[in-house]
Amino acid sequence: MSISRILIANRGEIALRIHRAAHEMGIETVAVHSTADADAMHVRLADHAVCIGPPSATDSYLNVANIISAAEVSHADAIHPGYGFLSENAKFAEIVEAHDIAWIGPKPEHIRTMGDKVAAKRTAGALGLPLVPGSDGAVSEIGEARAIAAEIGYPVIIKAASGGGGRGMKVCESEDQLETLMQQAGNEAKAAFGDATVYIEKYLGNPRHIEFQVFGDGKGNAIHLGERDCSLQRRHQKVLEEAPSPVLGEEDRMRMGEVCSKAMRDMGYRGAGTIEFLWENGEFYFIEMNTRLQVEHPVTEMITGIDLVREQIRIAAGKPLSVTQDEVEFKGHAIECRINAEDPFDFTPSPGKITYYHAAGGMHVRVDSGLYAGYSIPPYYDSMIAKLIVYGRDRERCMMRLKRALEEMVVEGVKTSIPLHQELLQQDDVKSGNYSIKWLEEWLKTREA
Ligand code: MV4
Repeated sequence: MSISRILIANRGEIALRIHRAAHEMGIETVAVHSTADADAMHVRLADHAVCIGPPSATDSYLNVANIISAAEVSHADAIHPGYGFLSENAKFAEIVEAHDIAWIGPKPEHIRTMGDKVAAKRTAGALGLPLVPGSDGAVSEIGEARAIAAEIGYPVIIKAASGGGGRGMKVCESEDQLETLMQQAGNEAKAAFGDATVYIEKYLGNPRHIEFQVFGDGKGNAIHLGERDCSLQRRHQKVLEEAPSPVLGEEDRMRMGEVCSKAMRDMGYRGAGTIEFLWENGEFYFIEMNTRLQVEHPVTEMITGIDLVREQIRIAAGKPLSVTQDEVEFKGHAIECRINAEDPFDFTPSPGKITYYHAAGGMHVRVDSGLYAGYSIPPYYDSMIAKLIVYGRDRERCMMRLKRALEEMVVEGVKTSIPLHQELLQQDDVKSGNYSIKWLEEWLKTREA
């Protein structure tokens, strides 16, 4: 199963990221792009390029038939889906494999299981991951909901089985609201995902979001690459991520990491995965598993020195993981700032032409971006235009370097979130690592005043 040409079914910085790993392995790349992305950097750098449709993602980056056709005509022997778009579409993964094209991702059955949050939770529990107390599976009867909520205690949270990413959740403070909120959650889930199935959990009031990076070879071997703390979020969009988490000690990391990698060994997991937990008062609670490469993967690369995309490609080619757990060393600290083309105060998107661009540089500074002067950011897609990732031997040195790198970064012609990051880094709670998933939105409220 040798891979010599990879079709990258994505755009923007992640398409570039995958291209770079491929070229470093001597593998050719095929870019696919919408008509709006003809001038994008990933298209310029790739060895081959195929236009797969009009600007709308539904007709291009989500167009399965066009992507498979592009792989066939360009003789690609593998497809890397990146993140978002078709990356967690089990049906697409099956279609790719049915065409004898290597799928650079997890087994379709595992993508499907983890995409169903009820099945994911049941699987995680059976594999020994600690769960948030709650219903064992879907809840359809109000009587059952009352009994579970009474047992675990209020407040509870009602979640959509097909949800994820925070959509379709309702917090319920007391029994008199339960019936109404169950109804609402079910209706909204049906409208949004075509599936009214909901489940119930104990609501954690002030947790952190800590996720573990795992890798499996699909043959029963698996490792973990430590955790990332992604608690700084606005409307379920991560703003800044760091590794390691400021609240986790070496012992907790190794204990939880081992729980995660054992779970992946037992399920025969293949490829990259992220196991998401809420962390409160020193305890971990599984919430979801993502069966893809994540936006924030570079912070893990910085502290381990392991190229995650290279590992993904190796595994898809049937090769073993390049390191054993004992060979994984965690060193220093890394922080990633997501830079979006948006107003740093009201967050409205700001697409348009880049009139001037200068990327930050210097020791331990990495910029993952397809930006260049003269490029026009199209209005059709996600507003993230760059990731600034900085490494330091400890958290303090990392923060100092990040401050310096943000000063250097120049993006003109559109508004960006660079000023937001600069302000964020000056906050005492950010400096000390004292934040939960609620911190950013609370701070933004005080910032307006
Ligand atoms: C929760 C929770 C509190 N308690 N579950 C939001 C996204 C989805 N992945 C799960 N989410 C949450 N689940 C229980 N039992 C709070 C959230 C949550 C959240 C989680 C991670 C990062 C940011 C968040 C922002 C709001 C709510």
